[in-house]
Amino acid sequence: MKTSIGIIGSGTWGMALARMLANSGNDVEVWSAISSEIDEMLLTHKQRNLPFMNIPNSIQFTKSIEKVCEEKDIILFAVPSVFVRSTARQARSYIPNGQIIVDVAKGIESDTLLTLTEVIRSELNFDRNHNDIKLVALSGPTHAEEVAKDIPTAIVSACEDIETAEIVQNIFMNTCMRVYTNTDVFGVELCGALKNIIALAAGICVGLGYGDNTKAALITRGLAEIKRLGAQMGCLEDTFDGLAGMGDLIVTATSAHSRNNKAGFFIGQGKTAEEAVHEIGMVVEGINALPAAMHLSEKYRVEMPIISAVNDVINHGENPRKAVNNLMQREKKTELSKSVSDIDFESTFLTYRSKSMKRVITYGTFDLLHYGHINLLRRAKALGDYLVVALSTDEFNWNSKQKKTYFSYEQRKQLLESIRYVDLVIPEDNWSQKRTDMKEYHIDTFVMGDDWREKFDFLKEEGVDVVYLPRTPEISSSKIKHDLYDANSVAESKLSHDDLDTDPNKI
Ligand code: C2G
Repeated sequence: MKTSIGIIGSGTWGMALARMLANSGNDVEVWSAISSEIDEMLLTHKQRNLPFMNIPNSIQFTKSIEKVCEEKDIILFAVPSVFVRSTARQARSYIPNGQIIVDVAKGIESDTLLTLTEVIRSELNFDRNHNDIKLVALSGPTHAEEVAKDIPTAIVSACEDIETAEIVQNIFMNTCMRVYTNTDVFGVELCGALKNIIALAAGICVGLGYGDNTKAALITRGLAEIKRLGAQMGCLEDTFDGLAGMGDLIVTATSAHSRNNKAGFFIGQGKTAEEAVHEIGMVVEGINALPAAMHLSEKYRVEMPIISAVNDVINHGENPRKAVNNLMQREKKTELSKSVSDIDFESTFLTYRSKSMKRVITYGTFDLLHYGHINLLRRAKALGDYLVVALSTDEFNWNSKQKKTYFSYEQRKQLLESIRYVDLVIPEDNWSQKRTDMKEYHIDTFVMGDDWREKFDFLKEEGVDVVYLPRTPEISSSKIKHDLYDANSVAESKLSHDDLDTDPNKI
């Protein structure tokens, strides 16, 4: 079935995909913001950075962004990350509601922390006429230079709506390109953005004259950092072990094609970031991704030592060799992210976890953790595959609930994280965060004990199921405190009475 595809951006990746899609029999039209690029390709049938690749005659070119968006089955955004917002704004009035848009640029916007599909959505929806745009992130270990030579490649088509991900899978799949689907768009885009920074680190090490051991250590521990952040942000673990995570990290950190790797090499050799970018003459997305990565690391309180070290070298003039030494001298760590007892549970859970996971959230103080809480958490988890617990912070408890907890937030968090039903604990620091949490953590079901019945029905407007589960009647944190207090008072009065009976001096 012939598909009409509009490609916005005529860089190496845009043109390598244009060629592949045209050769698969699709109608392909390409637009560039730089009209001289269009003129050059019309004349030479070459993309300047892919001199060995012939541009198929069937590919149409246009200098009108309106025309490239007109009556297309798919619109492909293939512009550098820093131009995605302005390009989406420029294209907005020509893109119909309900359009499938595929983004292949990788990065996170430094000031908003939005991924690029979120940037496109926010720009298109600005006029409130684009609330049904279907956004797909297409990402993986895919050097344009190799795709341009039909070298066998694999990639991920990620969309919250699995049917849309499959439509894109069918269009981009061919004998040289194998496409997998994923619903964890945010996780795929987070990988795509942050792996470029690890590739910079790998290039710096090569520039310093270090070897494959160092590179392998960086790739392994770099993925662990990205995975830690992703888990805290509610992403799927499969995503990080998959093509968009591990796959793309390997290809970007080890390949001579990688601009991030090359830029890192020049920096390891003593050039500044500016000099390195100038030397390469093309966008180095890893450098653009640093501010957002540091912001996310701080916002989600996730330690990311390699990314921080790259940031010190590139943005704070740290000596690369010293930065590597500091990383090597850090305090000793274990590789295990969970206690051994959880490993069995994790592997069992991951084996049976369905791909389109249902994500559940619940909120509470969970002080003096008791079986009533466990009953709630167990039943909440049974409603899905992934349970997020929003735990009331000490300040929120005191200022908004007038509750003084026995255990601190960190202690209550540690207890919850040791429960096998709980996958992620996030802070609840205000009453009104629930709506945004539903979006940010891609929640399908909101759960609370039925003492809250009807109080959170408004969350149905966010497209989530709202479920109130019967409380476990006879137990509560306050009851525990009262009973202990009463028991203590009885013991004290008994003790003083016993004293009177047995101590002759007291008679
Ligand atoms: N719960 C239960 N049975 C009990 C005690 C508690 O099912 N015997 C449930 C509560 O209904 C709640 C969860 O366990 O869903 C946590 O209870 P609390 O720690 O008391 O939470 P609460 O103070 O109700 O805070 O924004 C919502 C608030 O944070 C809820």
